[in-house]
Amino acid sequence: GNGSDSGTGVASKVLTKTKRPSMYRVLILNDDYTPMEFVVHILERFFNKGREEATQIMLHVHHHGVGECGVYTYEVAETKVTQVMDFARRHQHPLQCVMEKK
Ligand code: NFA
Repeated sequence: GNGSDSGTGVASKVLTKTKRPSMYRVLILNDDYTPMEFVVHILERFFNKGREEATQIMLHVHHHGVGECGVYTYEVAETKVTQVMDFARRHQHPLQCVMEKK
């Protein structure tokens, strides 16, 4: 960033530190009750996945217990988790969605 003259008539440059934001994985967890098609719908609707990738991620979670839906900055990841948890609860499915720092 640059500082500029604020009254002295002598301009100066200020070196400002830029920081890349920390990134967070959004994960979904397997359970025995949430329908497979519902999980695919979640991945399409909230994580902008196509049907093919959504199905692959859902099957990965089904077989391994957990899987990554996407990687986002803190606020975006938090919003995704809330949207998924609210949507699952409204449909009375026990699906769990969490975030973790990368
Ligand atoms: N295990 C669930 C079933 O057999 C499907 C599922 C996949 C649930 C991924 C949650 C996450 N209906």
